[in-house]
Amino acid sequence: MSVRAVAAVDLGATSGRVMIGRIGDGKLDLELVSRFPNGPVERADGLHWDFGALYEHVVAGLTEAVRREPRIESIGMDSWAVDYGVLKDGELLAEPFHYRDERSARGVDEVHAIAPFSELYQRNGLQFLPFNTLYQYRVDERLAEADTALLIPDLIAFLLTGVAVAERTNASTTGLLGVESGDWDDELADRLSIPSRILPPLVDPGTTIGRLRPELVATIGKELPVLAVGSHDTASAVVAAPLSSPRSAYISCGTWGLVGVELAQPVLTDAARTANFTHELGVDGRYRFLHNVTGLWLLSETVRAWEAEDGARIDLPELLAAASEVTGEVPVFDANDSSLSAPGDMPGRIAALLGDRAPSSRPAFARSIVESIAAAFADAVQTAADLSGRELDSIHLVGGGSLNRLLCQATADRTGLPVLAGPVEATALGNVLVQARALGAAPATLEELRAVVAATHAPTRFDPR
Ligand code: LFR
Repeated sequence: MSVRAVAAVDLGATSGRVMIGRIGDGKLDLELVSRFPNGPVERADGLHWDFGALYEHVVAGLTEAVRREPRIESIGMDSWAVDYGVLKDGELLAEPFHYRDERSARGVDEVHAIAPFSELYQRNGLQFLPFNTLYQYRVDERLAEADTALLIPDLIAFLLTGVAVAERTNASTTGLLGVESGDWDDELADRLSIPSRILPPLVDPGTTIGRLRPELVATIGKELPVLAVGSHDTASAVVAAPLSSPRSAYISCGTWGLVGVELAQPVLTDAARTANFTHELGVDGRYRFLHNVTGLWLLSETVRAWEAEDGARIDLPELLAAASEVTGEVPVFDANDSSLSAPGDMPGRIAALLGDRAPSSRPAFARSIVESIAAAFADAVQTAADLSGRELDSIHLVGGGSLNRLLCQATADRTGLPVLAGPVEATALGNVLVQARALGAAPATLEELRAVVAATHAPTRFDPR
């Protein structure tokens, strides 16, 4: 079997990257082509994404990828969920808002006055997150003039190809997709005065969205198709989480920690709703039954504040090494406390939660953050087991957090389960695998795709102590 290559664009909330994925001859690997920072930017009307810069990075990264690897056969895109751009006649009307912008709070009140959360849960199966797209749409005045709204990966695919679609896994995070039908819930949209004309045709991962526009063929250097992948980053990450059995839970840990299990059928019970467990649609019609835990956001925002205070960069591995030397108990706070979701003075807000228990040294403070994230992971793992009726025997922790040994060990200790850490780039690997499968270069089932990951990316094991 010869080696086949694809380009994967993976945009996270704190950084984006373009990768070359190669598969064949028993190998699956990634080559990092470019990596660029991302994050909320404050504008006069609230928090946004610097979408113009992101798009430029994407095109530059793809250009460099094709230069390095002329065998690239396709492009796939994934990003964080829920956020979108609105378009009219193919033109973006405004810079996309960031999901941490506070404007959606009003949307929550308005939506729930029309369709209470209990009803929404039966319809869309989503946990309550104040930024779910339907709340954002409800208060978005630009929708009145728009003819379509596209989630971030779909928006980039549109700019690359001229074809507007909604990839289904990410569309499920809007709150406007029927949890069982997997189709747009036009009736709900209508009740919420969200014009259904803005909801594009749905496509599944593996579909060809379109081909690069001629101008971009000239820039990027090759005439390539853009394929839909699990364009919600978490959907791609779970494709490449080498779950060996239904008794494995996963934690996809980056800015967020997404903690749960994969299901074939939804669990739309009162208990699941009360525990705020979501059903996001996965690749191949699976459900990601999970809960959002505030993940490394707590650490990255804390470091950002300290760096601003010092006027100097902080070396994260060094800080974590010092944190692991801390002996004795550190206090734990509720990582999911809503006061921690907006950008800003994170150390101050965490200290406010801890009161006089707040550690005074930075290593102890960082340790407290890591332990608090692990404690929230342990809670969510237990709840996932209880609600799904599964006895869990292992946790696959994938994504950036898998490099954080302190976090992996704390998660093993607090759950009493072995943590199998890695791959760190699960999201990009899932993106690559779904493209490769569509090209006939990877096996057909999710289980077989995960076996490829397991065979090529040995995890690091952390046993509970
Ligand atoms: C992770 C993620 C989560 C989603 C959050 C906001 O990057 O996609 O799954 O809840 O970001 O979009």
